[in-house]
Amino acid sequence: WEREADYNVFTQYIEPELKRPSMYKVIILNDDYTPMDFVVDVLETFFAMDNEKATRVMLQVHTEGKGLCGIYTKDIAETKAMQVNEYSRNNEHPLLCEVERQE
Ligand code: TYC
Repeated sequence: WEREADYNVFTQYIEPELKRPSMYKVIILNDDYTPMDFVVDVLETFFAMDNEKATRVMLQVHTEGKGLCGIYTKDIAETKAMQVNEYSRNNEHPLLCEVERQE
């Protein structure tokens, strides 16, 4: 792997597999009914935020309409959004997360 020709072979055949995966944002949406405490609980439980950060994000979503929970690979983002939506539905709150591809 010293000659330039060898390196060209390397980049041609190996590098495409080394590309970083596309990343996906999990976005949490505001609504008029979900209690603030429940939203804070969700952010702590599913997105590993401490209480201070979860409260800050929750209030930002409450005033601005939506907010960022975290950025993950596709599978993890979709799983987290699904878990939050299911947890909210099971607790009879309309809280929703959605997944958005990061550009
Ligand atoms: N707007 C809700 C209320 O006034 C609180 C809330 C915050 C709901 C963030 C959803 O993602 C949300 N109780």
